[in-house]
Amino acid sequence: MKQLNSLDYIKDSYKARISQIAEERKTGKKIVGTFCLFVPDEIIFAAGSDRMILCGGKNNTVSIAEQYLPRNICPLVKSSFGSIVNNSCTGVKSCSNLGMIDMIVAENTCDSKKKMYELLGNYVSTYVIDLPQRPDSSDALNYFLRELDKFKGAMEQLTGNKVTVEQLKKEIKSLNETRWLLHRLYGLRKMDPPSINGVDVLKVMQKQYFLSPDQLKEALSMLIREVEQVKVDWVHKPRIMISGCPMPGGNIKVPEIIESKGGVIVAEESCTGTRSFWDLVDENKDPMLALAERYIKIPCSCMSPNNRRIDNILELVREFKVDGVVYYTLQFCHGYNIEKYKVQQALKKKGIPVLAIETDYSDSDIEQIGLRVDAFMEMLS
Ligand code: BJ8
Repeated sequence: MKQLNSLDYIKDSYKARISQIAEERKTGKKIVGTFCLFVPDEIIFAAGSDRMILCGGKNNTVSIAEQYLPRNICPLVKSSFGSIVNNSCTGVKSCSNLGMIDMIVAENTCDSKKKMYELLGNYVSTYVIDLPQRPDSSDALNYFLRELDKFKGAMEQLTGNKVTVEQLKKEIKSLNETRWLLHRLYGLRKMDPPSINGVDVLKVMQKQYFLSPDQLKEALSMLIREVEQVKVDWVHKPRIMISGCPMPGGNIKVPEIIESKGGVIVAEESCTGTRSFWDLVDENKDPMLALAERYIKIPCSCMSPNNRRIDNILELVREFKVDGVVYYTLQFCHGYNIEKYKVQQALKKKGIPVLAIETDYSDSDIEQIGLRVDAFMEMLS
C-alpha cells in the first residue's frame, strides 16, 4: 500500500509535542495526566490546562511495576504504573514525560485501575472521578453530573481559572470536530478494499491521546486527503474487526500479526478505536449535562449491564462489512474476558466467526497467535 506522508508527520510529532508541553509549563499552564476515556477532555481544556494520556502499552515497564503490584493483574495497569514509579527512567523512553504532570485525573473503572490509583497518589497528586457503574439506573446520570461538577471545581482549583459555559461550548465544538474527522477516516475503511491498513490507523489512534487537539485535527485532515487519493487494486482479504481491550502506544502485536497473515483490519471496537469518537456531544444542550450524557454512554466492560456494547458491535459489523471478529483481551482483564461470552453469542447468531485472543505485552506467544490467526484467515477465505 502507498506510503502516506501524513503518517510520518504524526510519528514525528512526538518531539514537538513534548517541547510544546514544556513551554506551556513555563508559562504556568497546568498539565493533567489521564488513563481513561471517561474523563472528559473538554473540562480539562476549558480550565486552560493541557492533558496527556498515560496508559502504558510497553512491556519494558511491566517488570518494574511487578516490584510493587501483583503479577496477576492486567499488563496495561502494570505498564502504566511502571512508567510512573521508574524514577530513574533507565531504558524507558516515555518516563521523562511524567515529570511534567501536575495532577492525575483517575476514574473508578476496573478493580486493578482503582487500586493502582490509590498507590499512584504517593507519586503524583491524584483526583478520582467516581463513576456510576450501572449507567441505565434512574439516578446514574444525575450522580455522574454531580461528579463532573466536582471535577470541574477541582480543575478550577488546580488552574485558578473559572470554567465558563462559553469555554466549555468552545471545547465541545472543537472535540466534536475531531470526532467528525475520525468518522470520515473510518468511513474510508468501509470501502472494499480499504485504502489504508488497520495497523496504520491504529498507530494514529494511539497517537490521538498524545497530540494536542489542533495537531490532531491537522494530522487527520492531511491523512484523510491522502487516503482519499489512494487507489488500491482489488484483492480479496478477510475484513477483520478487533473488539475488546484498548491497545495503548507500544502495543501493536496482534494487529501486526493479523495483517501479516493476510487479513485487513477495518475497525477496532475499543478505546483505541471507535469507543473514543463514535458518539458526539450534543452542542445544543447545557454543556455539563451534554458531557455527562455522552460520557456515561461509553460502552466499557466496567459498566453493568453493558448491552449497549453488544448493539454497537453488531452495528459496526454491519457498517464495516466485517467477515470475522478478533476478540482481543489482555490477561487478567476480567471485564472484557467475561463479556466475551455475550459478544460471542451475539455474533454467532449473526453468523460472524470469532477468534478469541488473550495475551499480554510480551513476545512469547507471537508464534502461537500466528498459527491461530492463520487458521482463522483460511476459514474466512
Ligand atoms: S473506558 S476500557 S480506557 S476503563 S484492560 S485497565 S479495563 S483490566 S483500560 Fe479502559 Fe476506560 Fe474502560 Fe476504556 Fe482494567 Fe481491563 Fe486492564 Fe483496562
